[in-house]
This record gives sequence, C-alpha cells and structure tokens, in this order.
Amino acid sequence: MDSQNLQPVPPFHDKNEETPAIGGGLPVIEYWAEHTLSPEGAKLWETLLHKSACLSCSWGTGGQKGGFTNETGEKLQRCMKSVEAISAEIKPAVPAEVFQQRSVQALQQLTSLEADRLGRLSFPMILRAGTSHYERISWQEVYEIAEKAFRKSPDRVASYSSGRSSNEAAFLLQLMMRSLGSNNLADCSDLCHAPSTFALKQMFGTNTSVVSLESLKQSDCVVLAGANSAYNHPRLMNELIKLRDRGGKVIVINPMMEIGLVKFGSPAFPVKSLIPGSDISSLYLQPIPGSDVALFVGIQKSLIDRGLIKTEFLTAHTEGWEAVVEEARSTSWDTITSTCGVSQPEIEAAATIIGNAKGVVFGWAMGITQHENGVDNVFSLCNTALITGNIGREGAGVMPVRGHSNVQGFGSMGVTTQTLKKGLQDALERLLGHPLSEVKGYDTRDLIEAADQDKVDTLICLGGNLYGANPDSTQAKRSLSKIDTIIYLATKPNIGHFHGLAKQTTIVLPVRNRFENPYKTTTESGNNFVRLSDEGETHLKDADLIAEVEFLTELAHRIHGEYPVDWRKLRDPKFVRKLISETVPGYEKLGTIDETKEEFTIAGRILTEPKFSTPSGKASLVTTPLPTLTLPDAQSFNKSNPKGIVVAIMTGRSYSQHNTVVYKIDDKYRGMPHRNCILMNRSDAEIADLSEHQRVTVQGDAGKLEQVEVIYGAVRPGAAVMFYPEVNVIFKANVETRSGTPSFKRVPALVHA
Ligand SMILES: Nc1nc2c(c(=O)[nH]1)N[C@H]1C(S)=C(S)[C@@H](COP(=O)(O)OP(=O)(O)OC[C@H]3O[C@@H](n4cnc5c(=O)[nH]c(N)nc54)[C@H](O)[C@@H]3O)O[C@H]1N2
Ligand SMILES: Nc1nc2c(c(=O)[nH]1)N[C@H]1C(S)=C(S)[C@@H](COP(=O)(O)OP(=O)(O)OC[C@H]3O[C@@H](n4cnc5c(=O)[nH]c(N)nc54)[C@H](O)[C@@H]3O)O[C@H]1N2
Ligand code: SF4
Ligand SMILES: [Mo]
Repeated sequence: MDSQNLQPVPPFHDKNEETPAIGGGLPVIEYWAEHTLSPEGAKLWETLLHKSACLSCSWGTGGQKGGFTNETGEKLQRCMKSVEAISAEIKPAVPAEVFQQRSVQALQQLTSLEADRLGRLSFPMILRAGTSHYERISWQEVYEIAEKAFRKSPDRVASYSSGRSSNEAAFLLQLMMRSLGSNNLADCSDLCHAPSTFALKQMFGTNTSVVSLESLKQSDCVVLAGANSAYNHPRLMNELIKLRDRGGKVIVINPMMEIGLVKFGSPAFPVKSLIPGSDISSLYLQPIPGSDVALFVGIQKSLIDRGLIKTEFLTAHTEGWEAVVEEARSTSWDTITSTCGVSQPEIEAAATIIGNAKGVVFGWAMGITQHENGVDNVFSLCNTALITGNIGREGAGVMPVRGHSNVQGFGSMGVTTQTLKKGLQDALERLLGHPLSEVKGYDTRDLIEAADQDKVDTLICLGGNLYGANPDSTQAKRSLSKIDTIIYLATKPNIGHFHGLAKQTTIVLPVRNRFENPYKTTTESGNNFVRLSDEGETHLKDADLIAEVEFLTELAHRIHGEYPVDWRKLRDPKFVRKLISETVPGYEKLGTIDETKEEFTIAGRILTEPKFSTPSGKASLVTTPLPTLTLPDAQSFNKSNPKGIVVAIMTGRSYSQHNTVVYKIDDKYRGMPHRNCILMNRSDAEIADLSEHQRVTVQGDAGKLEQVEVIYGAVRPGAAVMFYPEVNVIFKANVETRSGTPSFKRVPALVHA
C-alpha cells in the first residue's frame, strides 16, 4: 500500500496565522529544556526516572520498566505532558499565610491557573459554617467529623472520584461505600467514557479496549474519531507515525482540523520527524458536531454497496447484523450527507481504505462520547468494525482512548454506578455476606441533581474537581452548598475547593501523589496494562500529608469496625492487592505482584479471536438512528436583540491544561492567545458581521461569557471551540440518558457583538 495522503489538506483548513505548520515539534523540546534545566530540574529528573506510572494520561508509560519505557519495552516514550504534570506536583507548599490571610471570598477570585499555582496542599483544613477562612485542623478532628458524617442513611451519602488515585484506593473507596449499603459511586468517567463502557458491554460483553499496544502495532489502518491525541495522548502519535511508515493509513474524523493530527513532530524520532513533522492523516473528515452516526452509517453503506463487508464473519460470530446492514442500505445518501455534512466521495474514500485494509483499529475519545447520542456514536463505530471483520484478531479492534491515568482502573475496581460484571458482583457479595443494594447509585449528574433537591448529606471526593468539571457552574455550586459535609482529598488546590462549598463543613485533606506514597500502588492503562509504582518520598518539608489508602482504611475502620474486612490491616496495600486479586476478574496476577514485580495485561480483555463474553458468545450489532441536529434560533437566546449567529460549541481542552487544571493561558497550536476566546470559521463570523479579534458575548442556555475574543480557525462552519472549565458557566446539562454523560461537544450558543 502506498502511504500518500489522499488529500493535500483537510477540507476546512483555513487556520489563523498564529497556528504553526505542525503539531508537537520544537516547542516540546523547548518545554523539556526549560523545565529540566530550571531549579526544579533535579527533582523533575528524579521523578521522571522513578519507577512509577506517568500521572497524566491513560496511554500509560513508566512503571517498573522505568520512567521512559512503555509496556513493549520501547524507550523514549515519555512526553511533555508528563513533565507538565510532574512539574505541577513538585511545587512548594502553599504558604500557611495564604489561607490565614485570604478569605474564601478572596480565593474565589482566583482563576484555575492561579489556584493551581498556589502550590501543594500540605495540612488538613476546614471551613466551618459561618466562618470566612479555611483553618488548620487536626487529623483527630477530621476523623471525628468524617465518621459522624458517614453515619447517615446510605442513600444520603455519596462519593465522587477522579482517575489519578491508585487501584488500591479505588477498591477501598467502593468497598467502604458498598459496606454502608450505598451505590452512590459517582466518578469522572461518568463525564467521559461512560457511553463507551455502556456500548462495549452490550456489544462485546467487555468494558474496555480490546486492542493491546502490541496488536495496534500490527494494524495497517487507524480510524481516529473525536480524539485530539496529539495533545491529549501524545505517545499514541508515535504509533501513528510508525503505521504511516509501514505504508498504513490514518483516517481522522474531527470537525476541527487539529494541526497535530495532520502533521506531528515527535521527539521520539529526532531526525526524521521532530522538525519536518511526520504525516499523520491520510484522509481527514470534518463532520458536523454530533453527527458521527450518520458518517459511520455512510461508511457502512458504501462498504455494503461495494461488497466489502465480511458476511461469513458476521454470520459465524455476530448477532443482529442483518438489521444494521438493512438500515445502512435503506438510508439515503441525501439523508446521510445532509446530516453529517461530509460529501459522498469523501465517505466512499474512507470506506475504500477501511474495506481494503488488512487490520483496522478504531480509536475514539470525547468527540464521540460527549453527545446526547454518545452511546449510538460508539455503537455505529463498533458496527463498522464488525461488518468489516475488524475485531477478534491481532492488528484490529476497537480502542476507546481513555482519560485520566487510572480512570480505567477505577472502573475495574468497581467504582461505577453501571451494572457490575457478574464475577465482581458475586465476589463482593460473598465478601459482604449479602446481596449488593439494588438501588441504582448516583452517577455524577444524578449526584448534582440529587444534592440540588436536598437529598445528599455527606460527600467524599477522592481527587478531581466536581464543581469545575460539571456543566452549569451556577447549579453545581448551588447543589454542593446544600450538602452538609464535603471532604475533598487532593494534592493541589483547585477552584472546586473554593466554590464547591458545603452547607456546614468543608474539609480539604492533603494527600501524597503517586510517586510519594510510602508503599507501592498499581494503576491500569487504557490498553489494559497494570503498572506497579514504587514507593517514594515527598519533597515537602514539614508537611502533614496523608496517603489515600491510610485515610480510607482508617475512616472505614471507624465506620465499619472490622466488617467485612480488617480495615487496619489493609493499611498495607499489599493486602488490598490480595483482596483485589481474589475479587476482580482478570486481576489474579495482582496477588503476587509484590514478589514478582511482574506488570501484566489483564486477563480476558484483549480479543485475539472472535469469542465474546456475551451470553451467546457472539458480538451484537445494534442499529443506530441518525440524529436530528438542529440549533435553536437566535431569538431563543435573546428575545429583544436576536442578532449574531448560533453555533455548536465543542468544549474541551486547550493545549496547556489537564482537565480543569490550567497550566498556561494560551493554546499555541490553535493560535488562541488566552482562555477567553472562541475559535470559529471565518465565514460564520462574517455572516454575523464579526471580525477577527473582536470582543463578543457568547450566550448559552444557562449564562453568558463576555469580552470573548473571536479567533478564526480551521473548524467547519457552524461549529466552534471553547475551553472548559470556564465555558461551563454558560450551558445546562443535556445528558445522554443511557450513560449519564453530558453533551459537552455540542453546546448551542449565540455569538453576538
Ligand atoms: N494534556 C492533556 N491530556 C489529557 C487531558 C488533558 O486535559 N490534557 N485529559 C485527559 C482526559 S480525562 C480525557 S477524557 C482525554 C480527552 O482527550 P480528547 O477526547 O482528545 O480531548 P477533547 O479536548 O475533549 O477533544 C476531543 C476532540 O473531539 C473533537 N470533536 C468535538 N466534537 C466532535 C464530534 O461531534 N465528532 C468528532 N468526530 N469529533 C469531535 C474536538 O474537535 C477535539 O479535537 O484526555 C486525557 N489526556
Ligand atoms: N465543558 C467540558 N467539561 C468537561 C469535559 C469537557 O470536555 N468539556 N470533560 C470531562 C471529563 S472527560 C473529565 S474526565 C472531567 C474531569 O474532572 P475531574 O477528574 O473531576 O477533574 P480534574 O481537573 O482532573 O481534577 C484535578 C484535581 O485532582 C486533584 N488530584 C491530582 N492528583 C491527585 C491524586 O493523586 N489524588 C487525589 N486525591 N487528588 C489528586 C488535584 O487537586 C487537582 O486539582 O471533566 C469533564 N468536564
Ligand atoms: S502519552 Fe500519556 S502516559 Fe505517556 S508520557 Fe504522555 S501523558 Fe504520560
Ligand atoms: Mo476524561
């Protein structure tokens, strides 16, 4: 196969002058140099070389093979995001005077970046009702308050978690909650890949990627939909570069032309790639936000029309395929192209590549999941994999590209409100000595809604920023203020600690991060690989930090005594690992990892033959209705002065942030100079009589942002890009009903002068 690009440039490529010609490239090296040669450099190197898993994304790097090595033993696999994350963690402590002198009201004025730059949290603190300042508190009092707060009816206590903590902490959290009889285990994955988990379970009986890194290396085509991996999973780019080198093809599906998905300069290939950049996309399709189902049905139709589907495979190993094929056949090209905004020849070009490839891996992230029909999006993508027989063998499959470095581990450990895998549920019930509560727990959105209705008394947050991550910041703040007690465990202050305040008592507890724990911990990557992180030390002198496992076991002991386990013994996570190995299917090897140090791929996850964990052993295809995508008119936002243009905003990450934590204000790779920008197509701006750099108002259904700078960029007309968490103030939660995930990628808003 020749490796030429089918398109010289993507259709909507009209970028602004500030956008560089390639993603990655020299700025990455400059960042490395700037940080590793700075005064913090020594500590940074020490941490990079420490045997622990990278803090940042789910691609997974580091662990026992050392800081720069991936699971297949390849070197130079540590990216700049990793340096960014470490650099934020090795900052000095927030000086005690900051909290003595600044009232909470003053702290609320801080931006996300300013809150993070305060430094590391280093002592437990409390904000009591009727007071204005956080004050230091003893651990003794923390435990007393927490124990009392958890002695409530199980339906009125809840947890929220973010995927940076260890498997051990995650397992303990859910066991503590389920021992209470509560299933209220909200998790950041509810806002993220929950639609993938839901759809994969229904289709394949599994919750995660079925592709290993090894297997990805054998594919000759990758379809990357709704994922800006050049920024968010940079080491995945090395795999795409190598795939192009071996003659393979990459199809990118994204309404925005992300420069790093067109050409990427990777430091792993200093000579051939770093400066000139390597070609990534062979074909770049730019659908209307939220229309991926139509695009995939179009690809299926074209495959069917040209006899490129694998009927034998479908008959032998799947169910429900006839209806999917019939649906694609009977949907007209007009309906397809007008729904997704991609032309028939472009769709056919994609089908030709997929249909002729030897092995296709379909990868996706938030552009697919964060929609009102996110589950259908995943269904339609997986249907496409199935009808072409691209599953159940090496070099092919479906690969959700996950978020946080251990978000997938949280799911495996049972931190979820979705139905548990049978094996896990049975094991937990044996442990507890009775069936798990059948009450559906609160996922993240349910939690906010329940709190808003005064139904929650106590909340524990293991990391994250529940306030900042949710839509409708005004509602999030109001809801949290109706909860009596909130306990935040965190490494660093964030805007959630200042805005997400409880009615009576808000406690913020400083925890050790992954490379500072006094014991070993484990994490699970998006590729189903379990990594072991060594114990380490903190650089913070005189700090009163706690290890998450220590806090959770002590709290659980106070609440539950010795039921159903000896919690204090579990303070040594070696014993938690034993318990996990006996409870979580596929995790058997965790029981001996302390002796063997052997990191492993979780049993039963990677599909190398078409045998599925569904009741019938076959994969199910599911029909996917095409979405009807309309935007409200200007009048519905502004009755008196309906001027301007209504666009669908894709809210997400800038180049320099990790979720709600902002590291730098600009986004060099999209040419956006600061956070308060809206990137839009020039033609849309002109229709609305707006010009580049003009300051405008962006009005959503929950609020507005003012003085927003218009930046022209390579996004298709009708779509726009803005950054969270700031943008979360303007829109209400519009939730995908099966998974609970908000539609962050199609936020209708009026842009006007
Ligand atoms: N550096 C860094 N790395 C991270 C994170 C971070 O914040 N910073 N966050 C981590 C987490 S928790 C997550 S979940 C992942 C997120 O990783 P991504 O999902 O890659 O991140 P997003 O910024 O949400 O952007 C998704 C992409 O989807 C595209 N998109 C939007 N709408 C649509 C659509 O309707 N269809 C299609 N096909 N595409 C669409 C957007 O243009 C954007 O390029 O990254 C993880 N890694
Ligand atoms: N508009 C919009 N909103 C979104 C999204 C979007 O694309 N658009 N994306 C959504 C997605 S995909 C996600 S995953 C969520 C992210 O939501 P969250 O996971 O809730 O938020 P983060 O910003 O990742 O949380 C960062 C905080 O975690 C704490 N932390 C870091 N490391 C540790 C640790 O080791 N232990 C503990 N206890 N705490 C630690 C630090 O205090 C830090 O401030 O946001 C969602 N919200
Ligand atoms: S790709 Fe992800 S896991 Fe690998 S070094 Fe970069 S941030 Fe860390
Ligand atoms: Mo995420």
